[in-house]
Amino acid sequence: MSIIEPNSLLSVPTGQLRILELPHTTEGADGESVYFSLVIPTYKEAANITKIVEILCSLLDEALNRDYELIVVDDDSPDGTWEVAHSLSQQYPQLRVMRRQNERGLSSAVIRGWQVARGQILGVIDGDLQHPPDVLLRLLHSIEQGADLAVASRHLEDGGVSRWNFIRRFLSRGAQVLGLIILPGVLGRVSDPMSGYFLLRRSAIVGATLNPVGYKILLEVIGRGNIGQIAEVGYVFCERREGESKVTWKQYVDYIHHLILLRRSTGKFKKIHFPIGRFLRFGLVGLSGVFVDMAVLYLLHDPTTLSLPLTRSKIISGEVAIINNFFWNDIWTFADVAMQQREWRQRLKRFLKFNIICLAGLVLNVLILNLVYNFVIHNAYIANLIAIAVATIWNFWVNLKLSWRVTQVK
Ligand SMILES: Nc1nc2c(ncn2[C@@H]2O[C@H](COP(=O)(O)OP(=O)(O)OP(=O)(O)O)[C@@H](O)[C@H]2O)c(=O)[nH]1
Ligand SMILES: [Mg+2]
Repeated sequence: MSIIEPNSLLSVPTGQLRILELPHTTEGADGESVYFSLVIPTYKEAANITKIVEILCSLLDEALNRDYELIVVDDDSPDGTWEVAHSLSQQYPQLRVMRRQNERGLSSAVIRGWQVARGQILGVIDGDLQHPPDVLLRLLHSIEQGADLAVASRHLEDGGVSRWNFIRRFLSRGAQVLGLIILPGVLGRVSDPMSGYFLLRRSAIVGATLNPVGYKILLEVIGRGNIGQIAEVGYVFCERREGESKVTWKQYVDYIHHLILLRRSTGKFKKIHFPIGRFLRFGLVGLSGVFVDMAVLYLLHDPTTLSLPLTRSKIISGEVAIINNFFWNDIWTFADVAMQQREWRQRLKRFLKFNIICLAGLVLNVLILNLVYNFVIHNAYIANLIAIAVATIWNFWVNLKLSWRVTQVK
């Protein structure tokens, strides 16, 4: 399938996007197998490729004593990225280059790269230097410690995005929430399911036929692979210095299509880990919020007390209840998570997220109440109960995944 001489271009595999077992060879004897194969998908990255190859080779030469390979998979970029990469392969014998002319797309590029890979550990990193290369060693370490999948995450304490504007952050988070609703068993497993920087054991993906739709290959791996333990390492997504982004609106449409396809073929069967104990605590805290809300409303609105207008009183009592709920959830329901992030800045961030999610929950509550009342059961109290139940699950699940960020990660 692949061509072994380091200086020639790799031939492009055809057919299904399936990763196979490595043929049984005495490791290292014929120079074929390597410990680690890292794929760099590229499209119009001529300005970045030399630098990233140089950095990665110097890092991995030292860490792995050349027991690795870099596989650049370029989709025949008009700026000649593949040519630039190919011209480097004399200098860097660990580098292999594939030029694809009949297929396009980020996900399929990564899979085609893994198909020719000779390592037991597979990985992917962007070719535009937005993924800090030194994080690779921590990801490798996690795999060595027993993880099947190690994901570089922007949403852990030491992670982040450098200069994203509000719209990009909002779209990214919105996409994550949508995914949590459509495919909770897949997206709920990691804090950054949109990450394009991760490593996995070949054995975790062998035999699975992957789908090339979309930009988010990690979803495919978690959805269709046989992934047990997952590890995450925080990183800051750097700004692009050279070249241009390939992200367009089409990627958002493809993403939704991808979620639906995955849901149809795998989502139903993936077990969702639903933390009952936490949910009960969350429910009790919510109940305490009802009493707080009522008491404050009485103090503010009742003619025998302050007799303020109803709407103003309700806004204040609602917010006091949210503060009450946040407080108890932080020190009780999610105490284990909160203990690890105790700075005031971190608490404030959680509180703001909790507020926004609860507000969205309120909108959902009103929407469901109207839908059920008008189209299902013409009884306002039963409809309200159903709406409250749905909004409570929403509040719990989204807060669990975004505010206190409980994933299955060890
Ligand atoms: N082979 C191949 N690589 C691609 C394709 N689209 C993007 N890439 C590469 O995939 C990586 C990620 O693409 P970017 O456009 O940087 O996407 P991003 O990093 O999520 O977004 P930005 O922050 O806007 O750069 C880069 O190395 C791209 O060159 C494609 O269709 N084929
Ligand atoms: Mg990029």
